[in-house]
Amino acid sequence: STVIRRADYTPPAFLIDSVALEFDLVPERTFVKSTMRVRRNPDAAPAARLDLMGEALELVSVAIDGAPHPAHRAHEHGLTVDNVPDAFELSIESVCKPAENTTLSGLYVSSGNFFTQCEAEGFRRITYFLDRPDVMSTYTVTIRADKAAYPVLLSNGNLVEASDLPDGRHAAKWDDPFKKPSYLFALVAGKLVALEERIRTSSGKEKLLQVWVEPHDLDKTRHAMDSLIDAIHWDEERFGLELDLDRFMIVAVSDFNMGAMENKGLNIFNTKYVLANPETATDTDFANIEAVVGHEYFHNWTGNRVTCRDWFQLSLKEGLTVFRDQEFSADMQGGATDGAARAVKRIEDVRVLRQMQFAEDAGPMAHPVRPESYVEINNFYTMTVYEKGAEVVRMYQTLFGREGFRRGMDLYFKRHDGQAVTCDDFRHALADANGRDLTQFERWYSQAGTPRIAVRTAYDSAARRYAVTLSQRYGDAAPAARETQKGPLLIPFAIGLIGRDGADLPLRLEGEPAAGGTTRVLELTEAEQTFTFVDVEQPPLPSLLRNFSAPVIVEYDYTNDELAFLLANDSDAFNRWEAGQRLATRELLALAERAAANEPLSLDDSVVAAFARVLTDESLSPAFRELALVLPSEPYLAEQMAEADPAAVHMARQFVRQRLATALREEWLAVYARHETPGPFEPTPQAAGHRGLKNLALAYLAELDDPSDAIRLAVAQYDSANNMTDRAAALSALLAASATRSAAQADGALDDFYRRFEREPLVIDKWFAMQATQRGSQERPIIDTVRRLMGHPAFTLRNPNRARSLIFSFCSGNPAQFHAADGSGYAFWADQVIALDALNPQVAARLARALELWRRYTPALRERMRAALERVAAQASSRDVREIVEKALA
Ligand code: HT7
Ligand code: ZN
Repeated sequence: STVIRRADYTPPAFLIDSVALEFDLVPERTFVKSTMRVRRNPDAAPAARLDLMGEALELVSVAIDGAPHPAHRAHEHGLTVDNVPDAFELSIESVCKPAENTTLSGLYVSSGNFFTQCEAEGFRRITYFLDRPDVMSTYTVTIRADKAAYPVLLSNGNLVEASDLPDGRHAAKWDDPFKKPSYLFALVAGKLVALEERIRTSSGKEKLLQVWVEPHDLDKTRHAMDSLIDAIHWDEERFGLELDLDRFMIVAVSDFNMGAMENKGLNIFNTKYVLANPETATDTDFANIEAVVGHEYFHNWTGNRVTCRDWFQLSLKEGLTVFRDQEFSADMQGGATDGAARAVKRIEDVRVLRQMQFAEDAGPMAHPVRPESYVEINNFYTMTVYEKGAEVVRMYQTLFGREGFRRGMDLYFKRHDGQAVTCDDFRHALADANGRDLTQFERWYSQAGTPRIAVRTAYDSAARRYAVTLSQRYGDAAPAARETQKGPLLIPFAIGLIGRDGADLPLRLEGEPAAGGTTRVLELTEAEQTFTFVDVEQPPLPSLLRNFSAPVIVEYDYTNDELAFLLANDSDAFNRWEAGQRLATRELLALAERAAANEPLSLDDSVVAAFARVLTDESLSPAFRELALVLPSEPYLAEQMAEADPAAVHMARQFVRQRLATALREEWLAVYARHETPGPFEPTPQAAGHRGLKNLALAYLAELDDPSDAIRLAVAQYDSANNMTDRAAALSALLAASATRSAAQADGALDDFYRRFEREPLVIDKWFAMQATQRGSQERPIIDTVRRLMGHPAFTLRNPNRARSLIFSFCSGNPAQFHAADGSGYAFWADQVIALDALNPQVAARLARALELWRRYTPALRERMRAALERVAAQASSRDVREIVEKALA
């Protein structure tokens, strides 16, 4: 397979200044005519011919300056045009086949409507083109289609003409005034309706906002619209960035490979990130919609106005835009200033990073934030590019403060508006705006793997000095990461010192004239460095890496008592949570080792007491308490073991859940009662916090040997729920309790749930997912349930959301069952990867990644995983899946 390397980048030999596209939409055969103004690129080496990319197209004709041009050749990857002048008009007619396009890349049909998805390389499946992000053009698009079947015709920019045609057809012409790369092109046609709003932006201009959906979904669009309006105002206030088009559209589609797509002025969304009302969507769904609507909107500046030179620079737009959406959500949670509320979002984000990105960094797909090579670019829309990339952007803000970061952003737009640029360009803007040399910081973009920072401390009571020594290294990185590691990083390391009474001590570093502040960002630049605090009255307890100031692992041997003290006292809410997680992780890993050795399990009372304090501390926000009381996940724990043993981890975690449920039964019941939210549903973060904590209490109560309280509460909650959060939590609790008892209630509730929501595909996805992730036992393996559900009339592999709800939920969300000792989970995985590969390689490759950490498991599991991987390697045909399994087996 062909490897594409960053080092091989060369500018395009030709530029395309403008494109006029004409579409005659027919599901089986859509005719496309493209007329382009092409010229040689003065900044590139001269080329003998023009090479355009094209895939799955039928070529009809090629003309230059209006005359047929026979000197051309269509081939598997595109079209070569010989004998071209320096500047010319190139017209190409071709045909694509949307109805048979199951890849969901290019132009395709979903529920009888037409949609496009062009990022990263889908435009070449629509017409022959220089389909690369550094070729930016203005587009006019004429769409012709049957008016009754496709009454709505949309594309990027502004509608400039609409007319009726003979034979029941009609046409619409769209004009996008902004230059854009082909990956931001979009077209939508079909039977859709819109929720509309008109708003004024900061300069006083009126804008039309639309959320387009199928008619029966119109009652689920309000939250997406409100999120869009909030995002528009937030970007004006925080970054001074205004919406630049007169019209901004969001369209929802149920068949979609990812979350959403930021096409200029015409964002296309997975229905999962648009549709919500209290009956169908959980609080998490509401929050995700706000985040994704924000994310795609923010791309309008970070991605669209300034785009990527090449796909190695993907994090330029994705890391930055994830950072922006994280900040937006944090501000929406708790306002710009409520530190504890903002910490809730920070904790959620760090949890994802540590569980998913750290794991990616430890395996065969490890790559730097700016990768050096790829086989299939779709495989590099990764946790590293997105989430670690966001952490890298966040570090600029941690180093320079919000104002310094804003100065850098302003300079970035001043320099690069309308350009396709690199991660280096972004770093230089941040450096120059703040008068800093950020040469060393470049390593965050070029080195893979998760740095470890070992911390040593020494208190000198006579001199009242406290020395903190930080040393950085990479751990036992995977070979893919090790190759990239060249030297120490610049690491912003936020620290506080806590006194005996639990209060922060004022901080003064050696050489500073006076003490100032209680959190200090140390800049670690060497392999090892000592920072000495002076005037330290008493031996302090260090609060390390506050607010998770860098994407690293901190090694420091706190005692259990110290962790309990931090959990109770740290002024940094993130580190309070972190202390609880460290305490739990340490206990759980010790228990997992015992479970693996078939030794009896026991949990120290002091650990129960530490959790009891959080559970009963009504001065803490419910959302924070919920997060603090959720134990580290099974995959995260397995990843910490020398050899991952999912069964042992599951036993240990279940043991602790049951211990906490039993020892604190009265407290859980009291919390359940106290945080019930009677009355009408409110979608606020506060109300969501109460629901979250109450439902966590219910989940713990379902763990009791005698779960009758949980069953009673869950049945009542299920029947009286006025929102999906409560109804789904009640059903989950019944499923959990059914592992011991209430199979009848659980089955009844499952049937009721299905019938109630039969017409709501996103809710049926939840129905599949809940069953795929439920706890099983030897007598009741969940793979049997999953196999049975594969035959359910509502199941289909063709819809990615549905495939994810059943197959991915089982393979990634139910580790104890998926990693069954008999290898049945792996055989199922292999069957599904192969079946999906024939339909949709992007989705198949995502599933393929479920086994990439196979070398980290116990020997028996490892061998079974290898066999499954080899079977997929032998049978998969797409470049997407081959890259994943070949890297895993290498
Ligand atoms: N920029 C988008 C990434 C994307 C994508 C979206 C849908 C389908 C296929 C896709 N390939 C890449 C989404 C985003 O990050 O905003
Ligand atoms: Zn994005």
